[in-house]
Amino acid sequence: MTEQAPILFTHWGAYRATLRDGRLAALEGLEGDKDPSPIGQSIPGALVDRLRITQPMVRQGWLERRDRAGRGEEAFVPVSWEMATALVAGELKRVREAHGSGAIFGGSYGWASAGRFHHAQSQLHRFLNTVGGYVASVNTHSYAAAEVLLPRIIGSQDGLVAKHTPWPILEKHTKLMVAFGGMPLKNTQVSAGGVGQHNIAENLRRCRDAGMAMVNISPIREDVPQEIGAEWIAVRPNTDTALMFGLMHTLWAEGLHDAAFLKSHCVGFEKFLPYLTGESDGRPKDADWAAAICAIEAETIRGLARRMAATRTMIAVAWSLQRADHGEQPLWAAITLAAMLGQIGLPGGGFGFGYGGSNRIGNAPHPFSWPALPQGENAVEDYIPVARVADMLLHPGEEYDFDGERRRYPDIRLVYWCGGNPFHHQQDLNKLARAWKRPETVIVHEPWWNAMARQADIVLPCTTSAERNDLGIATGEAHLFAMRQIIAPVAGARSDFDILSDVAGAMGLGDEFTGGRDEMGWVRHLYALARQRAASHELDLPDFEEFWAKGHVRLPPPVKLKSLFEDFRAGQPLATPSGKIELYSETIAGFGYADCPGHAVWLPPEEWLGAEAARDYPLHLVSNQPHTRLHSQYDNGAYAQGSKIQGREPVWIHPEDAAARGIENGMLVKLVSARGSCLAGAVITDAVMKGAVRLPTGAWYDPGPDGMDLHGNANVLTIDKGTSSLAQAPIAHSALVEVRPFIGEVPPLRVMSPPEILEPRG
Ligand SMILES: Nc1nc2c(c(=O)[nH]1)N[C@H]1C(S)=C(S)[C@@H](COP(=O)(O)OP(=O)(O)OC[C@H]3O[C@@H](n4cnc5c(=O)[nH]c(N)nc54)[C@H](O)[C@@H]3O)O[C@H]1N2
Ligand SMILES: Nc1nc2c(c(=O)[nH]1)N[C@H]1C(S)=C(S)[C@@H](COP(=O)(O)OP(=O)(O)OC[C@H]3O[C@@H](n4cnc5c(=O)[nH]c(N)nc54)[C@H](O)[C@@H]3O)O[C@H]1N2
Ligand SMILES: [Mo]
Repeated sequence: MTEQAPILFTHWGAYRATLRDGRLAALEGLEGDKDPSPIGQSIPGALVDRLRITQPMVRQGWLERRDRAGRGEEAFVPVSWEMATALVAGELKRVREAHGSGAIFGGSYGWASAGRFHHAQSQLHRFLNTVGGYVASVNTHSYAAAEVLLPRIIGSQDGLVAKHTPWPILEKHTKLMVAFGGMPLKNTQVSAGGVGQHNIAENLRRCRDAGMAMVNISPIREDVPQEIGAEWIAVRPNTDTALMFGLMHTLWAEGLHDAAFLKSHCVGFEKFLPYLTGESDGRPKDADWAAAICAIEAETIRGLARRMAATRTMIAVAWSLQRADHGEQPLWAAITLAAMLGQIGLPGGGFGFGYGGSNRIGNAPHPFSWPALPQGENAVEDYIPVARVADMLLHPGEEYDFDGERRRYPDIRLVYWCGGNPFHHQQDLNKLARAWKRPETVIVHEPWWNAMARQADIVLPCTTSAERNDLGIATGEAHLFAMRQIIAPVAGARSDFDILSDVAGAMGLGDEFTGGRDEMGWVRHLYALARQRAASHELDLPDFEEFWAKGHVRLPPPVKLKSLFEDFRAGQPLATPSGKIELYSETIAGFGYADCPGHAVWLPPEEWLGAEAARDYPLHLVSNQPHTRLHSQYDNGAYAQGSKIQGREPVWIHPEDAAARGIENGMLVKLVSARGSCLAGAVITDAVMKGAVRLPTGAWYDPGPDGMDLHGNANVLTIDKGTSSLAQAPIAHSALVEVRPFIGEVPPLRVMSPPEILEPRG
């Protein structure tokens, strides 16, 4: 028997690896995966490219005089692992003794790589907990507004990250899917923690074949795949809440709402109604009112409301809608709309957030959780909302509101980041770059010389999944992978675990950190826990040796499928104060926030096409997720690079907007906002609505001498502000820009070559 080729398991799928002379030569989608992601094509080349960091590096100015000002701009000095380990241990000890562990920021938000053991953030948190604790961050960039709002109004995060009405029920019962933000297949390439088999394209086809009609409410036509034949309603970005009010008003005015459901399963409709009718502020939120805000015909809105009331309707809302100023509102409005339709808890009706945001959503998971690396206890209680990192660094000691609390930013002296890239994910990168010069020391583990590594004082080169052993679990699919090491670590790279084990050792806490296990010890241990949990639900996983040799195993899917809130409809209360859906929340009203009152409202975003600022910046920037990579990951790979225009990120612009500006296809253009500017390559297409442009996130940040990003990183343009005092969530999708042809000598890209490296020391 010939041995099966090893499997590389990633956030965007599982691949069979072909090896040649000890190098990874090619990757092919795992057998059974009907829709493997092309992002895998980027891996073989990028694994060994010249951007890999070859040994520990220390920024020159920091090494010589503990300078902060040169951060992000200076050359690096290669040092030995012994010296790097001693420097990191020494800095942690110094800062802790001088300022306490509350001066160490270890939030370290980010996706890193798939794998239950080598999960970079868990490794760092376990390490920092072992050596005294750290200031954490709470919630995600993905759906922070929802994470705070939903528990208050529906008692949990059900319908956001789990318990969505599964696809087979949608296929059987849903007649109309109204998708705010669409259901773009580009995003379902991915699932946090990894994908075994991609199935969303197939699920959508099955729904279509079963007679489900789909409406794509989005600035971008491609947000539902063409073959599904969805009706496209181009909505002005960030105005969905107004549109939902127009739908609700029509239901109310025409008596199409479900008064019985509003009474039996909701509280507060009577407090919301005067706002909807205009009784409270003189402005009825009817279809005509909404039409003027959303730039959609009032008759289209009325027609859609009637269709929704006439049939089994699923209201799908993309996570993107809440990644915008006042992002709490489209969620609350969608729930209020679904409550008025009265189909919540019925098969195929109600609402769901994030179908199409990940391959996982709508795949019914087994009713148990899978094991993860234990992180221990954090002795520091302080934390920040995830997107407030620049504010924290710029304003130590200052007060801010968050979810009913008045909190104070800590005074951070040391930042430790492992497996995330704030120079990708944070809005307003010029502001972040200023904030980043504040701490005394920045330590980063990275495989590549991306923007993040360049912004560090001490850079420790780490391995990727191909270079180590791990356990992979596609949780929603109950698909387990033996992530066997495929190639030797590239150059001097080491795993996050090995790096942190040595630092913990240097601090006298090596055994506490490792728990007495090595890599394979942990992998076996986590697998044993997974096997136990499966067994307690009468599901058999093979013993470790068999699993490891086989490469992957998949448990049968759960038999019993449930619609979201089926039990609630049948009488089980929600974990809200009233036990019901809170269309009005006394708790939130009690916080007294003008930017998030007690029921859903339309609050214009800081920037949108109806804002004053649109006179100078007349185009709404949609910086959505890239189809060519995962965030910033593998932007250096062949697949992402193949999509660039003159080396820059492509920006979509409508033909009329392009013509009005003298922009031609393939031309270099300059995007400008009130925060910053960047270059990009123009793609003229009517797949984006007039008035909006689409520049996907993730081009590696490459600030030129005058601050203009040379590569097309959308986050130099976006706004760094919280959604509201309630959630303080990021607002990536609320930004206005102007776009012009770029005239003049084209500055060369720098970020795709390593920074200046000096002679080794130590
Ligand atoms: N404008 C705009 N901005 C956005 C968004 C948007 O829609 N628009 N979306 C937001 C969202 S939803 C998210 S989730 C964030 C994503 O933001 P991030 O998750 O921070 O982005 P990634 O590029 O995935 O960063 C992961 C980093 O980990 C590194 N890495 C990979 N494997 C390992 C490992 O094993 N160990 C270590 N130490 N490092 C590793 C990678 O090289 C990479 O630099 O971005 C947010 N930013
Ligand atoms: N290939 C790939 N897939 C990914 C990721 C990736 O980086 N690459 N990232 C993953 C992560 S971390 C997450 S959180 C999910 C994110 O999933 P989403 O939040 O759904 O992702 P986005 O691509 O930001 O947005 C989806 C669509 O919403 C539309 N949209 C933007 N603003 C508005 C608006 O105001 N109104 C309406 N109606 N539509 C709007 C955009 O046209 C966009 O294409 O994707 C995941 N999937
Ligand atoms: Mo995300």
